[in-house]
Amino acid sequence: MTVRAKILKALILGAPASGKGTISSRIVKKYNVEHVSSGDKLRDHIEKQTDLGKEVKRYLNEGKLVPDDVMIKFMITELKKVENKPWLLDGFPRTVAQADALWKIQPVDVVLNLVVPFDVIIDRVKNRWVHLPSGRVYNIGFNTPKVMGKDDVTGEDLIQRPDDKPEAVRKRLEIYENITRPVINYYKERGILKEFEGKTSDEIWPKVTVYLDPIFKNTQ
Ligand code: G5P
Ligand code: MG
Repeated sequence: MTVRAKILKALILGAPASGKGTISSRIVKKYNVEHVSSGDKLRDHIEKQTDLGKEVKRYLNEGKLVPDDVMIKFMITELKKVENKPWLLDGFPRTVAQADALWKIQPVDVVLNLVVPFDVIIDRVKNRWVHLPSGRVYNIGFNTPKVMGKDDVTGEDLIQRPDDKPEAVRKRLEIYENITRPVINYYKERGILKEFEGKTSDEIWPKVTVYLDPIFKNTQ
């Protein structure tokens, strides 16, 4: 494939807990791109109790989407900060309105979609632990922290996300089916979507590198 710009702009899509954060951190390490995760950024605002954090907290806790107008304004500002760098966007866009807004300011080159069965996902969230300041994520039995409840790098406390409670996970999966799935078609129609299927991130990762290696070679 040919890539429009020298500075690669990529997206990663997938259901809640499909492994977007996990695969993103491997992409960041291998290809040296900026990881822009809408969820991590919102959680950071909540943690710091900023005005935005106070405004969005209840949406995240209940597993509901933050309204489009708030989200679009926020992410456009965040993307401006990294406009001269290659980036990988994770968690945004999640509605067709968000996808349209993004396309107007920055058409993207590559869209990766992770396809993981829902029963696998429901199992995973029960065991997820996160380090909020860095967004590092662990899963007991998959990438277990060296010391239970502590971040490997800083030794700080890990937490379980409020939206990983069963009722919030159900809500997130329902929203994904009804509202976010059309975003996949949005990029399919533009011919830039690539799907990666698997039950584990280790199964998906080699397929991602086979796809991305030549793309990154062409942009460097
Ligand atoms: P987020 O933060 O974008 P989600 O729900 O899309 O949240 P999430 O939960 O962050 O996605 P992920 O990044 O896809 O999941 O997955 P992950 O964290 O890498 O992996 C999940 C778990 O499985 C981890 O514990 C990981 O270690 C483990 N794992 C990975 N691979 C494997 C494996 O192979 N095996 C096993 N056993 N484990 C594995 O959005 C959160 C909220 O923010 C708001 C919304 O309220 C949203 O609900 N928000 C937005 N609202 C509106 N518009 C937007 N654009 C928004 N963006 C965020
Ligand atoms: Mg994530």
